[in-house]
Formats: sequence, structure tokens, C-alpha cells
Amino acid sequence: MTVARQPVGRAVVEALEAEGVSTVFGIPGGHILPIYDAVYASPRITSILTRHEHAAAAMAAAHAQLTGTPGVVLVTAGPGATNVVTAVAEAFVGALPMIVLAGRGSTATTYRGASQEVSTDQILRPVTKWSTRVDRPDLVVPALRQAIAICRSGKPGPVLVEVPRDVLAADAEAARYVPVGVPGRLAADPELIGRAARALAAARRPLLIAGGGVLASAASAALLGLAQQLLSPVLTSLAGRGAIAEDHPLAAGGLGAHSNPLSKQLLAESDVIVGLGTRFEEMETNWQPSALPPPGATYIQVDIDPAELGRSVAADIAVAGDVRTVLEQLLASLASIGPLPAEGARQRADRVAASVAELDAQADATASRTEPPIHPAQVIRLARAVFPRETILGVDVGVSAQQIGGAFPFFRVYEPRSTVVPSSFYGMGFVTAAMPAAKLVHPDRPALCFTGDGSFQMVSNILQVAAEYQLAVTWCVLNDDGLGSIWDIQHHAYGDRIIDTVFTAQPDLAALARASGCHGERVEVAAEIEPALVRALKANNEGRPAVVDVKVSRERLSQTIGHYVNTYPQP
Ligand SMILES: Cc1ncc(C[n+]2csc(CCOP(=O)(O)OP(=O)(O)O)c2C)c(N)n1
Ligand SMILES: [Mg+2]
Repeated sequence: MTVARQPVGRAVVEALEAEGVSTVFGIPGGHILPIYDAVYASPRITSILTRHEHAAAAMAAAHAQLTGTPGVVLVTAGPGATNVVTAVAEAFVGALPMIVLAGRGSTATTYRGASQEVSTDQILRPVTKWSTRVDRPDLVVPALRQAIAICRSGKPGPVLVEVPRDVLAADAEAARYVPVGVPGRLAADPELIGRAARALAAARRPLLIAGGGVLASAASAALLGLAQQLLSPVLTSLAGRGAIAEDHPLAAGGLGAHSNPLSKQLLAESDVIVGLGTRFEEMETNWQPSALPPPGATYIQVDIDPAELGRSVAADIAVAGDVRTVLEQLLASLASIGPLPAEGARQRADRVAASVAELDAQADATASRTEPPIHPAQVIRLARAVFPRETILGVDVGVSAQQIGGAFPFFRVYEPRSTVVPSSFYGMGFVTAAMPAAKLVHPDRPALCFTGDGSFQMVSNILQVAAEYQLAVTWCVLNDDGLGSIWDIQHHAYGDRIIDTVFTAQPDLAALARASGCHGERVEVAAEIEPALVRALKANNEGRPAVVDVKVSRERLSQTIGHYVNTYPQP
């Protein structure tokens, strides 16, 4: 009997199809063409040409943030692969599943100075869960399948499979492909669940903190169940936003510079704190005791990855397991303990709701300012009025976008998997470049990205990508003519010795948008903010991406100053 054979590139694409992949992001080069040629023939996979590989990996990461399934990147050898390093590192630190398929010089020329031949598998190794080079045609698909299993399992992350061009162009036996599927849900040790449940049942002032792990395990309903059982307020990390609808009476805000005075107070006063798939990363704490569980509190940490338990904050009860499963176990255990919630919990919950209403009123007051200059918070609060509830929110790096766009309640998020955010790796431009992927995942939901002028200019060729594919997002540039976050530090901690943090020549970003086929407007007075955002949303609804470039002052929220400036220098 003759065994059917087929080109490796085609087998790779068939495997991706079997895994349900519908979009790949990348840029072709000679080394990766066998895969591209099979995508050309595929009825199920669309490729997006991203004009820079950084944007390919960033969009794949956004795809992962918004869907929970791996984003797929196709790049050529050498510079194609090295161009993805920064966005792959974002996915690594941010625990996002991603598959990078890269070409490599032919096996015949490996040691002979071939074009584009550097050890890209080694360059990517520290920022991937697995980085491998496959030199045998019959092992490419098995390696890919293994890579998919690894990128989705436990704490998700990126993987690299690179294949020399001759191997990719060869034929291999057509073996049956069995999809990896969704990872199983790991339950926690029942004894630990019992300890955690008893601690929670005895808590007088519990607090739940939802991180990206809550979204990763689709645990929102269980989170809400526990919060309501205990009448416990809920804080979210930036990655965890949307884990609870931000108009829920128990939603109290975030951690770190994105936090408000209420969330700090809740952290300080709570006696039992449950961290759910969250890490108290440096971006959120600056290692300051006031941003961490207080010494007297019992800290219960739940994480799928045992290596995360107690890593940044010592945990009194460390529970390894899938967040949703653990929450369900806790709820079952609590049901047998009762009675809940603690005395005084109703009054505390009412106080939280009243404080949120007060914060909201303050945000409204900021937004209503009419005299110049424009405070970035104004823009963000007004955008919340213009863009509807189902909007996908992107916040790039930078003081304006991050600290204010990320801050509750200026812009609200209502559903899980509705944000595109950087990890604590914190690369400028990552979210700006990633944002158009939102329209691929949710064509019917508006998508709005707050970004800084520095971050935007790192990746502004994303405008052309968005225009080409009509990925109609709005970038709202909070333009302070500089690298404001770093200017802040020079201003406060370096005696105002300002070097290389101010731009004196700036492009007209609105004109750049228009020249790229997008809608573009520049705003310099407060009265124009809202109408400009309305027109941008209208352009989006007509299929055109938009830039609203707003001239803002270098004004900060008090929480931002407390978080960064007062704590500088850091360890
Ligand atoms: C790729 C990269 N380079 C440098 C930095 C350091 N950095 C952090 S914030 C920032 C300034 C960001 O400027 P902008 O996007 O205009 O936002 P702003 O702080 O002005 O609001 C810089 C340079 C970084 N995080 N990422
Ligand atoms: Mg700036």
C-alpha cells in the first residue's frame, strides 16, 4: 500500500485548521512561503499582512486576549523572527497563548553563512514557553501539535516552531491529526479548599482580587457567586478588568496606579484577601507595602501555576488550580459551613457603592471642565459617554493612557475579554499595534484605544494595516508632546533636568491618519472633544479607522503621583 504524502507547509495549515485557527498574522519571506502557499489554498484561514512583524505578534496577542485561543504568527527567517521579540515577550509576561511559526535557513547551508541565518530559536527561547527548531519533515506537525498543547496548558504563553526552508518545502507522510483541544481544568487539594473556605467564613472584611487568570479560566460567574455570597468587594488588576461588570455595586476599582483611594482603603482594611490569578506585579505595587495585602491579613492565593504561588507576595494559603474550578470548590465548601455573609457586610457593601458613586461624580466634574488646558482624564471620561457599553477598550503604555484610561471609573469595562492591555513587560506601542485585531474578533463591537503620542509614533504604520482591512478602530491619542511618564520622573526626581522626553517637532497625526486612508482629527479645545469622538465612531461604523489626536496637559491623577512619583527611586 502506498502511503499518501503531502507538502509539510500544507500539513501545517491543515493542523491549524483542525485546531480552529481562522486568522494568521504576519509578513511573508522566501523561507516561510510553503506555509503561505498553503494558506492561499485554505478556505478557512485568512492572513493579515501587518507591514511590520511587531504588529503581527501584537495583533496575535490581542486575538488571544479577546478570545482565549492562541494567536498565530507567520514570519520569515532572521529579521522576520527577531522583529517579533518584543511583542512575544509581552505575551510571555502577560500569559497569552501564541504560536509563532518561523522560517529558517536551509539545513544544507546551516554552517555556511546563509542569508538571514542567526539562531532565532535561541533568541526567542527566554520569552517563550517552548522554542524549537524542527529539522525533519515528518516531525514538523508533531512538534506543532506539542507546541499548541504547551501554549494553552497551565499558565498560557507563546511558543516558537521554526522550520528550515528545505524541510518546509519537503513532502511528509500525511498522518491523522488529532486536535489538542481545550486544556483540562485542574481542581485543588480539598484540604486547602477547606482551609481557605474556613478563613473566608470567619472573615469580617473579605476582599477578592481578580487578575487575568479569572478571564483565562472563564471564571466570572463563579467570581460573582463568591462575591455575592460574602458580600465582598472586588478589585481587578489591569489584566483582570471585565472579570466583573464595572457597574456592579461590588466592583471597587483596580490595583496600582490604576487604583483609586477606595481600592487602597479596601486593601488596607481587609482581613482576608483572595488573589485570583493575579500577581501583585511591580507595575501594580512598586513594591510599596500600602499596595500589598497588609501584614495582619490572611492572603489566599489561587493560581494555575504553582510557580506563581508566593512568588511576589507571601501567601498564607496557596492554592494551585484552575481559578474557576477552585472558586466552584470554595462555593461548595462555604455552602456546608454557613452562615454567610459576615455581620456588617451589608453596611460595608453599601459604603463601597456610595464611594464609587462619589468617584464617578468626581470624574464627571473633571470631564465638565471647559477652560484650557485639556486634562487627559476629561478626554477619557467623555469617551465613555460617546462609546457604547460593548466597546473593546485598549490602553497603551504611558501616563495618560495607562494611569487614566486604566483607572476606574473613568472608562468602564462590562464584560470579560473586552480589553487589550500590556503586561508588566510594558512595551510602548504594543496595544496601539494590537488594536485592529479587536475588529477581527468582534466586527460588531466598537474598539477604542487610548494611547500616548510617543507610543503611537512607535507603530504608526498600523494605520495602513487598519485601512487596508477596514479594521475600524479609533485611536485616541493623548498628546502631551513628549514621553510624559519619563518627563515626570525627570521633573520630580532629577531636578527638572529634562533630556529627551520632549518632542519639539511633531507630525500632524490627524493628517497622517487621513493620508493613510483613515479618518483623522486634531482637537485643541475642550468643546471639540465630544463631537470629534462622535465623528470618529461614525467613521468606524462606516468601516473607516480613526485617529482623534487631542492636545492634553501633563496633569496627573493624585493616585498616579502617589504611585510613581512619590515612590521614586524604586529598588
Ligand atoms: C519600547 C519602550 N521604550 C521605552 C519605554 C519607557 N517608557 C515608559 S512610558 C514612556 C513614555 C510614553 O510616552 P507616551 O506614549 O507619549 O505617553 P505619555 O507618558 O506621554 O502619556 C517611556 C519612554 C517603554 N515602556 N517601552
Ligand atoms: Mg506623550
